[in-house]
Amino acid sequence: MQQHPHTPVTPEGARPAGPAHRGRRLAGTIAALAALAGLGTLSGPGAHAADNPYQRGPAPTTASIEAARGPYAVSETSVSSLVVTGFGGGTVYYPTSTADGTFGAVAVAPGYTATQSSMAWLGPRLASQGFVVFTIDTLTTLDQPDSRGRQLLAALDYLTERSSVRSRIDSTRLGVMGHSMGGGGTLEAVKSRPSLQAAIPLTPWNLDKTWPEVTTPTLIVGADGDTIAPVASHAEPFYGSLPSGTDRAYLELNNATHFTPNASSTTIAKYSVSWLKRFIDNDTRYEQFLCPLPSPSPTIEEYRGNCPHGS
Ligand code: 9J3
Ligand code: ZN
Repeated sequence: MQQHPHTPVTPEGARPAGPAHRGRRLAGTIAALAALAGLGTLSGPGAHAADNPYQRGPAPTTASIEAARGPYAVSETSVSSLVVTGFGGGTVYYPTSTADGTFGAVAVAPGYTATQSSMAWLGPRLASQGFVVFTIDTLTTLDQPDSRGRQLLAALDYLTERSSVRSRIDSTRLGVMGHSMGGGGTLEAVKSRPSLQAAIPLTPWNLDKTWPEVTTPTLIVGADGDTIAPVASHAEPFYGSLPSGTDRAYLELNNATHFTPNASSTTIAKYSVSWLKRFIDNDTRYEQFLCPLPSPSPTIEEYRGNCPHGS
């Protein structure tokens, strides 16, 4: 069984019938018990599971992970390159409300010659699902993957230690993403900082083809028509070199190019959301979208991975 739905809570409409005062007292008792159990509200963005302190947001559906926006309203703040060191500044996208406590965070690096704008679509898309997302600029647009990896880590350190949103973040629950050389940098980042909880290299490019050092759960996204970082010499060997004991997946996009990750993609978004929720938030409600492995479809050329996760 792959799904682990949380224990259902008696809905409002399911209260036993009876005199109004008895109904109110019962409602009060249920609310008190829910408060004691740390349940918060019973549904909506504030829903929490008693057994997973990192779970955020309502129970997911295929529609909710495919939606252009998730349940959280999103704010953003710009970080000037002049106030940071070790990377080039960027934009932080974050859930506006603080009612649900802290969130996990993800730094996102662009590819060679590109800037944060090339990955901007992921900011509100992921933040609206309940993450703090930092799309960064690199020090120069020509920086190589190893440098991009160090810059992703510098960005996470700034985000959790010094940024204006630091109090909104659970600094133990962090991930990295990136496109092309930024995807190569994503692998470099988790190689050097195994405490990271999730990694998603998008059409990654790197001269280093082997990643046996990686223990962070990693979803590698390749594109079948990529002629700049062909999957046969990049995404596929990268995936194949990840340790079999590491949670790992390979999603090959159908009818896609090296630059498919630079524009809104429902397929990239739904599996990224699921991967980040499953491994940054430990949210097993999303396991249903990852296992059993997704089948080929008009947008999925191929999907490989270990199932169930954590085994
Ligand atoms: O970040 C990228 O798009 C890397 C692909 C590339 O142009 O590598 C050649 C040096
Ligand atoms: Zn290597």
